[in-house]
Amino acid sequence: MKISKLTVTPVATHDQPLLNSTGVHESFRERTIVQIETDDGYTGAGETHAYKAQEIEANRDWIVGHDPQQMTQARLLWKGTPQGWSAVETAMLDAAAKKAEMPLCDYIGGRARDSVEWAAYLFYKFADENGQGEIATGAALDPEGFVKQAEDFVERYGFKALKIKGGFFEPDVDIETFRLLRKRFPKQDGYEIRIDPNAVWTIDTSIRVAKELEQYDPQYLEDPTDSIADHAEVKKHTDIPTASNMCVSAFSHVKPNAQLEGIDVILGDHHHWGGILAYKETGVLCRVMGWGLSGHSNNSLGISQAAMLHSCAATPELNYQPDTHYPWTDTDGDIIKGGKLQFKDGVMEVPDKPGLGVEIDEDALGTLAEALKMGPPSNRKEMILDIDPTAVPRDGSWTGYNFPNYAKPRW
Ligand code: GKR
Ligand code: MG
Repeated sequence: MKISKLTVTPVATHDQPLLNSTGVHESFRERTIVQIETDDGYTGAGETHAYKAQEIEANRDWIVGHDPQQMTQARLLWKGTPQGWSAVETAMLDAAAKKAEMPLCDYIGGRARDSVEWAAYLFYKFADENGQGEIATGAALDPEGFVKQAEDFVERYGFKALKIKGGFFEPDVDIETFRLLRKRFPKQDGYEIRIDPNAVWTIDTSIRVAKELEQYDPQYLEDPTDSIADHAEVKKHTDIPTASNMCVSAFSHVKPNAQLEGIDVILGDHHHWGGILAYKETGVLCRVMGWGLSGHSNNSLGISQAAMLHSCAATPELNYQPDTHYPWTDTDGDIIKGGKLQFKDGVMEVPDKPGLGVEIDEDALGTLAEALKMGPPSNRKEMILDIDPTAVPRDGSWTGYNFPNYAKPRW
């Protein structure tokens, strides 16, 4: 089995005006899609963040001709970022698992579960300019609006874990949102609530917020503040577990976290940590260290969502509901055949088919590749300035959605 063809396609997909600590999501979110074909007739697909096409192309020479079953060698040959590798690895595992006639999670050693339970990823947001989207296309600009959005997500998808993306408004607004959400979704009814302001609170603010939230029994505090050491300070004052996808987001962060004990729950992510096999390895580290394991998410299409599904199904240590942005992907905005993957009762089933279990719809892929050429058609910066004329870009840009530099605490 040898890879005979490699195709890398940058695409853009519509995104709603979701608010986070650095601004607003632009109207289009870019992704990079990898496709391979093998000389014995199998195909494989992978997906990752924007701007990874060039580094994947730079590996073309060894990828074409490589046996996708030889994954250890492929990991050694890769030159580039973990994010770029994750798409190539996913495509190789997809093709190799198809040849083995096994679902991907079984091909890499077997599943710990047949389905995965996810968390609702809830945002303050503006209304989408064109009312476009699968869910919650209207505004949610205060705690009441946020609870309404949560109700929509729970009613439509059945999520039991709810994540507040905080850090856009001042901390007292996030506290009020948490209070109202907990009132509406009580712990005794099986609901978990977590909050993530993407490290914009100081140590003192994080402690103050933690003290206020203790009465509402948060599942965890995700990246309230800026570093492993700062989380260790916060932990001296509260028993709420800390979680992170910012200060512990790579294998090189494991040792400092073991030394400083700042983060209790790791949000693994096959894109950031370097592939589906790396997600499993993160699980082993969490088991050894006694840390919890959850899942991080960025906007994704069906290939990444399926890769996350198999990663989570194959990792026994997963013990918190992983995040998923997937509901924010438009109903007709995905690139997989047969429509979007579905949640039921907060859960997504592992597809029964060999490989990832999803196939690329070439027409839909072409449409999103064309959309990229149009460039971002919105000016959502104006929306922010409308509600906060004093707003300034944190990192010198208004891209807002992918944290080129993590923001420093401001509250
Ligand atoms: O999509 O705005 C967002 C999120 O805030 C994302 O950019 C983060 O990477 O989901 C992420 C997180 O949990 O920090
Ligand atoms: Mg986070």
